[in-house]
Amino acid sequence: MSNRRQFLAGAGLLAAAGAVSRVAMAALPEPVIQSSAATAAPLSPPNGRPYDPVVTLNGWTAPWRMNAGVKEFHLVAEPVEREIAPGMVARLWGYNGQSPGPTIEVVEGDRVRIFVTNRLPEHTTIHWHGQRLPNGMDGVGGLTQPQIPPGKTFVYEFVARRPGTFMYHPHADEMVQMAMGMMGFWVTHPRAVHPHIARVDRDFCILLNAYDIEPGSLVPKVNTMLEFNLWTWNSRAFPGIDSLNVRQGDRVRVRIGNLTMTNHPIHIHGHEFEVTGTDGGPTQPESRWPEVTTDVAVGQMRQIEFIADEAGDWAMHCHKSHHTMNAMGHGVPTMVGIDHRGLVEGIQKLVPDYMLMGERGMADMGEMEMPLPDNTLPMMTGQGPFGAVEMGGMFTVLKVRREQKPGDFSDPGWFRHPSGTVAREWTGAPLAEAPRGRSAGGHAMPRAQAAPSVEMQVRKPGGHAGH
Ligand SMILES: [Cu+2]
Repeated sequence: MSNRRQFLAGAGLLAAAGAVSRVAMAALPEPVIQSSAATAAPLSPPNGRPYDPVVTLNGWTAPWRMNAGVKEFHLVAEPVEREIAPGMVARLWGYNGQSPGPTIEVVEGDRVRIFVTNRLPEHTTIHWHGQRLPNGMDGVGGLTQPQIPPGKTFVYEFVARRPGTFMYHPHADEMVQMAMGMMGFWVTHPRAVHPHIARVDRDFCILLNAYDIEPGSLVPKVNTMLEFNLWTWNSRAFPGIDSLNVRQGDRVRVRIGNLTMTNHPIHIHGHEFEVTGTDGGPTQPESRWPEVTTDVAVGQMRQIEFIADEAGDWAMHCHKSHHTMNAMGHGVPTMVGIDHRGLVEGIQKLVPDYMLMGERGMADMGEMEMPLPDNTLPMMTGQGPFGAVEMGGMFTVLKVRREQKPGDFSDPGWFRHPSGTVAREWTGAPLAEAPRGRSAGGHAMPRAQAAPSVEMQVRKPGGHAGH
């Protein structure tokens, strides 16, 4: 449920009345709280300079109040509940009811005033990652400002000087506060036609984040440094990440920011894209090259753009395969290729719930109805039109459709493949035994003479010697 609609309706009424009282403008803008994890429709700017709004997957854009030419936002740092995917809710810290916080969209040259109220049990700040601003607005607790104590409201004010993709996050007890989900996206749109910034038909925002939440629990472990077990986009894990729904032929931009503690090679199927912007702004067109995977390092932003000209349901995911999995047991030994016949029954006499994992690979996990603790997600899951998708974490689908209407971001359902265009079983003559090479491998620096054979004596535990 959102009270954004009421806010906008209220703003409309006030605008219609022609004036907002001086008293009201002297007061803090009412914070707008969002509790849903649904993808909000793009927020067309009701005032100020026009721009083409972005869509934050499973997120939303913060409305603002225009006060004497200044765009005023109100962020509330507070504990929130976030549905990571259907079946799992996490108790995080975030802004205005959600993690990540709302996306902030402004226009190059806008004067922006952001009120930040701290409803956390400890102090905080907000750092406006990547922005040009007066040093005292940079949000580094202790260095450029006093920390914002619990219960207090601070004001940040600066001009959004350059267009691009930015992020915001605390620079106060950073490891804990970011592990708890405190972060958000910021987009500064160009004020006029910009030689290096194309107009696009769809503009998506994805903030990469990660959590370490024990299966069955609600709160992230805040001392985890690298071994996170939930890899998320906008604090959502597959199958909870909405698809990117576009019209065939659209020019599509995806803005990606990384506030996890490792890099993510982001890969899109079926299309080549170019990196048209980085942390530092739009890239020079002569510097761009086509690729299908781009690595987004820690603390970086990347804008990728492509023409979505191939109809279909195209996978889009992080290419680290353990980042397309949900929480799993890391202590599981590799069992691929081991013959366990007879073993399981024996173990089950001692441990009735014993289950063998991974004898033929782990694909079985995608379909298995395994008993899980409450409030966790299967390691590999998702049901596609052809069966189990066996994914988790940082995975979603780019849905390119000829019949998708301009400006329609709704899910068109599964792709209907033209007949004869789906990989299928071969039903002709079976394969004859293929000849196999028997030669040994090559050697860049061979020994001058053959190594002498060595006789080894192995002592087994228990003292019985053998050869
Ligand atoms: Cu990754």
